[in-house]
Amino acid sequence: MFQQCCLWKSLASGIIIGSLFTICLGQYDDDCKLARGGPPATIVAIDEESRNGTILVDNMLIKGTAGGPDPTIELSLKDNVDYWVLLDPVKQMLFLNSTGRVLDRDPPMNIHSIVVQVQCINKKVGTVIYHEVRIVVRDRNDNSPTFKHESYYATVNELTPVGTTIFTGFSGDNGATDIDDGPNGQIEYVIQYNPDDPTSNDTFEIPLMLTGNVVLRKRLNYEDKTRYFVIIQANDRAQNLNERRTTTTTLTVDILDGDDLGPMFLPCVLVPNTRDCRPLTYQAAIPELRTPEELNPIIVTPPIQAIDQDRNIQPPSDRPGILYSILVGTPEDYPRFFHMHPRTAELSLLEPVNRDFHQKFDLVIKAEQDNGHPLPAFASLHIEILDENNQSPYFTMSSYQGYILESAPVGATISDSLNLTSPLRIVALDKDIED
Ligand SMILES: *[C@@H]1O[C@H](CO)[C@@H](O)[C@H](O)[C@H]1NC(C)=O
Ligand SMILES: *[C@@H]1O[C@H](CO)[C@@H](O)[C@H](O)[C@H]1NC(C)=O
Ligand SMILES: *[C@@H]1O[C@H](CO)[C@@H](O)[C@H](O)[C@H]1NC(C)=O
Ligand SMILES: *[C@@H]1O[C@H](CO)[C@@H](O)[C@H](O)[C@H]1NC(C)=O
Ligand SMILES: [Ca+2]
Ligand SMILES: [Ca+2]
Ligand SMILES: [Ca+2]
Ligand SMILES: [Ca+2]
Repeated sequence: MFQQCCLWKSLASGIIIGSLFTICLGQYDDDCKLARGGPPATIVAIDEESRNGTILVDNMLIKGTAGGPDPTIELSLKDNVDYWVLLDPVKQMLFLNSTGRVLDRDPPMNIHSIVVQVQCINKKVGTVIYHEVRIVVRDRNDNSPTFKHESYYATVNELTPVGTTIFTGFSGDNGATDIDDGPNGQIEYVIQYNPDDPTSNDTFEIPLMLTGNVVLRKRLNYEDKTRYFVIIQANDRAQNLNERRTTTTTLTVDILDGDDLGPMFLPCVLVPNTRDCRPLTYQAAIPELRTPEELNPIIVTPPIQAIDQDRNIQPPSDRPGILYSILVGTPEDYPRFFHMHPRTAELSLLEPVNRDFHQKFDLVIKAEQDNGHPLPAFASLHIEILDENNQSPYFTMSSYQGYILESAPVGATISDSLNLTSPLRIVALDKDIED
C-alpha cells in the first residue's frame, strides 16, 4: 500500500501531494488492529501438560509487518506471568514455554488459564494497542483415584439380613479422591473378583457406585467363614472409557458369631460331612437299696456336659447359659428316683431303687439355651441298677492241698487225693449271689 502511495505521489501534481500523503499516512492507522472480526480477545484452548513449543496461536492476525527491512509494527508480550508464552513477532505466533516444567491444571499448580497481552506499537503513527490472548487449559485425565487409607475394615454379624448396608466408610473424603476436574475426577466404586477369596464378590455388592456403600448380598454363616477380603476398585468417570484410571483397595470384613446354633452334648463325634454329632449315650450304674445320701452325686460316664455351638458370641456376657433336664424315660416312674440339676447337670437319686422292680432306667436328657431361644440338644442316659453288694467273696477252706505226678505234662489236672481220681476244687462264695 505504501508503494502504491509512492506511485501516486510521483504522478500527482504538487498541490495534491500534501493531501495524498495524509491519506497515505491514514493507511498506517489500521496497523496494529486485528485483521479479523469477532471478539477482541484471542481465545484458544490447549491440553494441560502440553509439550514445550506447542503452538498456542498460529497467527495473531494483527495488521502490519513486524519483520523485514521496513517494519511497520513492533510486537512484544506483556503480563507474561511465569513466562509461559513465547512470541515469534514476525510470524505472529505464540508458543508454550514449558522448558523444565509441566503445565499442570490439577492441584497444587491449578493453572486453569493463561492470559497475556500482545503489545503492538505502530511504528509509523506511534500508537500502542494491546491484544489480549486467553489460553484456556483443558483438563486431561492424568491422575488416578487414590484411597485415603491403604485398607478398610468392617464387621458384620452373621445373622444380618441380606440387603443391609454393612459399610459406609467411603463417605466424606474417606474413600477415593481424584484431583482431576469434572468427570475425570469423579469416583465410582466397583467390587472386583478376588481370586484369593472367590466368594467375596458374590457375598457383597455396591448397588450405588457413586457412594461406594457395601451391601450384604448373601446370607453369612460364621461357622463356615469368618472373614472376607473384598477388593474394591475406584475408577474415575472419564468420558472415554479407555482413559479411565483405577485404583483398588481391600475391605476386610470380619463376620461376628450370632446365636443361630444350640448346645451340643460332649463328647461330640461328628457324623462325616455334617455338623451333627453322633447320638450319645451317657452311662451310670448304682447299687439297689442305697440311700441318696450314700450315692449322690451319681457318677455318670462320661460326665454330662453340653456347650453352645456358637463359640464366639461377643461380648461373652451375651452368650446364653445352658439348662439341663430329663425329658422322658422308661420306666415311667423315673421322676420318683432321679433329678438333674438344671445348671450343673448333676444327677441325683431321690429315693432308693429296689432291683426287684427296676433293673435299669433309659432316659432322654435335654440341653437348651436359657435365653428364650432354646435350640435344644438331646442325649440318652442309661442307668443300670446293680444287685446289692454288701458281702465279700470268701473261700470254702482256708488252704487247699493238691497232688500231681512228677511226670505229668503241662496242662495236666491237679487232683485232690493221692490216688489222683478226682480233680482239686477251689470254691469261693459270695452271699450277694444266690448260686
Ligand atoms: C521450548 O520451545 C521453544 C519454542 O519452540 C524453543 O525455542 C525452546 O528451545 C524449547 N526448549 C527446549 C528445552 O526444548
Ligand atoms: C521459559 O520458562 C523458564 C522457566 O520459567 C524461564 O526460566 C525461561 O526464561 C523462559 N524462556 C523464555 C524464552 O522466556
Ligand atoms: C464374581 O466374579 C466372578 C468371576 O469374575 C463372576 O463370574 C461372578 O458373576 C461375580 N459375581 C457377581 C455377583 O458379580
Ligand atoms: C482215693 O482216695 C480217696 C481219699 O483218700 C478215697 O476216698 C477214695 O475212695 C479213693 N478212691 C479209690 C478208687 O481208691
Ligand atoms: Ca482422574
Ligand atoms: Ca488433570
Ligand atoms: Ca453362630
Ligand atoms: Ca447359640
